[in-house]
Amino acid sequence: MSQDRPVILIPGKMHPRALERMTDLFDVRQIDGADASLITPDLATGVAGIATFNKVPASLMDALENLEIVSNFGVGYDGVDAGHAAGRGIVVTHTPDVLNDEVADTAIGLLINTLRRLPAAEQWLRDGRWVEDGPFPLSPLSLSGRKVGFYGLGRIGQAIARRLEDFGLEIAYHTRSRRDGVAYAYHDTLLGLAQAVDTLIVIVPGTAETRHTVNAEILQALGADGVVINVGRGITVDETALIAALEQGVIAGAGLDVFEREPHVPEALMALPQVSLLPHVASASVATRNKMADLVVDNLVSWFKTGKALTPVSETPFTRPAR
Ligand code: A2R
Repeated sequence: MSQDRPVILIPGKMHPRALERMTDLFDVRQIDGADASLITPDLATGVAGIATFNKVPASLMDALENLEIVSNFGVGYDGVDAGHAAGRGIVVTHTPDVLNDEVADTAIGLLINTLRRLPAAEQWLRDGRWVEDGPFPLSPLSLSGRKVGFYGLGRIGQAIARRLEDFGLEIAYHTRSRRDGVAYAYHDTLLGLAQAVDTLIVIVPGTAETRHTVNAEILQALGADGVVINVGRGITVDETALIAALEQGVIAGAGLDVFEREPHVPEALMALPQVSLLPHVASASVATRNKMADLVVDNLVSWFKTGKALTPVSETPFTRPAR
């Protein structure tokens, strides 16, 4: 192991720009996946940092006795055991803010695609059906006049809400604590929010607390014109309950960028015309992913140079002990 350059472990894939920058700056070691059984004795003592696409279990951290920092690619870090890292004094970083606009823009696109069935309309044209069969069927739903409820109103939720203000829509939200300086109607329960709106935008983190909270009861409360848009994490929505609600007309539609078992999407969802599906692409432009890649590397650089991470997660607000 190099004496002067910190050893950074990459378990699995990494963004090419992040990999190139890290290779210039650090002693980079790659293994096939986030699997503690792949840790050799020299890695076990030598690794000081990990760069990851959101997968670092406690077992991998515990196989690395001198691990100081886990730099996660993405704002969501549900695949990194941050609670365990906190207990061991390991800092976890993520990539907030640099993706807000991209995810918000995609959420608006997904919302309109869902309501107006634009992907199916384009397919109709490409299949020659405009010529053969005439106009595409009118969309049963429209954005106009909708009451939009945000489940989560953090950095990304607020960026989506700001965009929707210009559409002239009523906006409300549910979070655990009311936000200062926000004029939207606040609901202290998700059920209360669902009863008050017909469009639910899900943009909370995937945690034990949010898991399956968008369930049959919430969908029922949204009502027959109800539409669910999920750009947060798949596990927040009970996919089985969602499919049943869509099949039975309990709600009218759904737009999903995230799923419970990615990359696997239930056939039953794919069979439904009132659903718009994306393969987790909300932040996936070259420009935005480059900014996220830079923040992954800049967190590592800052940690080893100044002793402070740029964007640590709330569970691990640590500075680097003097050595
Ligand atoms: O609950 P609060 O007051 O901490 O508000 C946060 C809300 N939130 C929740 N709301 C209700 N029940 C919960 N159990 C719960 N847990 C969190 O979600 C806050 O309004 C929002 C999260 O905002 P940020 O931390 O600023 O995250 P950001 O950057 O908007 O990204 C959200 C998620 C990521 O975690 C990824 O999973 C995905 O979007 O890309």
